[in-house]
Amino acid sequence: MDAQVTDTQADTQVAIVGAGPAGLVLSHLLQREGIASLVLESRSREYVQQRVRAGVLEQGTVDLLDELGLGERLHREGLIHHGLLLTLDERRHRIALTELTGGRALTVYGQQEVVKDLIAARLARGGAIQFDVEDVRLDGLESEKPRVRYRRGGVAHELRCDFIAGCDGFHGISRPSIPPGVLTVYERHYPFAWLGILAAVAPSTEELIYARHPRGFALHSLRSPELSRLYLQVDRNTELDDWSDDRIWDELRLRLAADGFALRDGPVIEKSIALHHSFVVEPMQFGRLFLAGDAAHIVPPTGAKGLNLAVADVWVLARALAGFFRHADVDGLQRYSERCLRRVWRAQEFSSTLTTLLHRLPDADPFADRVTRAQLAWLCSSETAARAFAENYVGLPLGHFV
Ligand code: RFL
Ligand code: PHB
Repeated sequence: MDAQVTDTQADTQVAIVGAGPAGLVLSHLLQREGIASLVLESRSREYVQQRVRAGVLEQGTVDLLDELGLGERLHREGLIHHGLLLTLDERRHRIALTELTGGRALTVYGQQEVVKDLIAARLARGGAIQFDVEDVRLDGLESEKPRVRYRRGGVAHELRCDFIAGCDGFHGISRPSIPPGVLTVYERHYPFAWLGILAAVAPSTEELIYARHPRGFALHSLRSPELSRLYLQVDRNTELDDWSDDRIWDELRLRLAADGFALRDGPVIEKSIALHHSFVVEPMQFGRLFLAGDAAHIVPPTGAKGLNLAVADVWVLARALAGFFRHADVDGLQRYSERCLRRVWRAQEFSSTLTTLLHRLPDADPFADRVTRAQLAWLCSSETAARAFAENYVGLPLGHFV
């Protein structure tokens, strides 16, 4: 037993650890079902609203946000994409995403904008989020009343609940709270990272450009008519200090080169490095703790799937919890991992294959290099291959895997 003194005790039905996309979307889904929840977040509201990350929302994610009445600003400010451009040997090949998927599209809208909208609506609808919590600890996971203990502003709190949703990302405490030996970890590390920049300059393209280049991968994405988001493959040991803004723009210009293309540059307002990592734990649950989003799995960002998977997990979880609270039905809860993992492994396959196709592997043998070039060339020339790619990239509807 821990000798911690508890100053306050409270009850809720679902304690949600983490106010990223997974935790926040879950809080809205539960509210719609009339299930009480409390979101606990270790960072400040300002911090989570400024954290620059994902940008590509699948149709299924956008449809769900619409259903929850959260799509108003997204539709006003988000950029709808009907295609993207793959680049091989400085030639662009358009993948007609919408045509190839029977009308589905992508929306480019920054993750931090999604998070801002989710927080504002949550608070406006009377929901609770506690920011700046410290020392979160989970207890009694195998009991009917698990507990979350934490400190906030020097006060120790205990939250008793029926279930805990571990939505606290890859570095959170939920996954490590599961006893050793329960989870099987599947993972792969890649020998490179992405240097990402947000630049105050009008995008030089209307559609995302993915480029395979002998110097390494580059990606031109967008955020708004005035903001561009770009990425460069870099060595996983590189430091941000090695990359002056001029060096970044020079490298982007080389790798994104194509006939008639001119890259506009401008002030870099944010830059960061993200390592590439594929990671899955099975199962995604233990007792009354359910992991969702990056807490349970990580995909390399090439396929733009992480946020979308997080949303898909909590959609499955909310249905399972609704079944339990409404009809005492435990089937959905028992099958939570199995249902989520089908989509997760589909996304893992897509993301790792695309990563291998587009990146330069420092130690790739020339044969392997030729094989991946041939694969990419096929994707650029065969409608069948392009259709399969488009279906994966745009994402299958939320109900597809359950
Ligand atoms: P998050 O967003 O990491 O949120 C977890 C939250 O939990 C908090 N937390 C804690 N709270 C309480 N107690 C603790 N002990 C806690 N420990 C942590 C954290 O502060 C945080 O607020 O996880 P979530 O909700 O699962 O969402 C996952 C997504 O954020 C992630 O998968 C995406 O950003 C991945 N990703 C992309 N996904 C897409 O779908 N499309 C994209 O275009 C895309 N591009 C990207 C990406 C990720 C990138 N990086 C930086 C890794 C591009 C990049 C460069
Ligand atoms: C982004 O806009 O941040 C983005 C786009 C495509 C990706 C990853 C990230 O594959």
